[in-house]
Amino acid sequence: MLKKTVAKALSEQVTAEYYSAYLYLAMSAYADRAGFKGAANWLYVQAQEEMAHGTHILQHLLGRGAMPTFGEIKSPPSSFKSIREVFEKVLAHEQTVTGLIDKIASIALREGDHATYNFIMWYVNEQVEEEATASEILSKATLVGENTALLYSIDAELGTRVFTDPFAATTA
Ligand code: OFO
Repeated sequence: MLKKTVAKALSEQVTAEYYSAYLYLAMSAYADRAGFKGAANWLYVQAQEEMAHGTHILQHLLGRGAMPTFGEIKSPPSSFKSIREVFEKVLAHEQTVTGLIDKIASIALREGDHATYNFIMWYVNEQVEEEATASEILSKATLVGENTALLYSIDAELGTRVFTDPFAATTA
């Protein structure tokens, strides 16, 4: 049985993951309307990943006999100045999420909940990757600046991203 503090932190993370999905959907819609179909695709896949994260954490709560609490998902920003600004915000958002995940790891350790600590370590590693990817895209977008041709070449690259369920093997 999960301790209340751990269950609360995990429930809040479910909400945070679904907020992430909602935020990336809003960014994807902006990119689509701005004509950056590749970025729109990348952000849409990102939203799908976040929903998979939220569901995965929810399953951990249920698997450990806890009833999740469902928090309110706030409305995300949906207007941006540029694609570069979108990726600035993606990176900043992922850095915030890293802080939330680290907090869960600390709570789990403090409560002696090694199963949750072990579970959340997947997310600790995932966040390193999430930040690195966002940072790489942002660097490229910064380098090309206003050069439309180069911006569209980055966009084409972002268009190749395909969603693969990170938990397909464990949730099947
Ligand atoms: Fe759930 O990984 Fe991004 O936020």
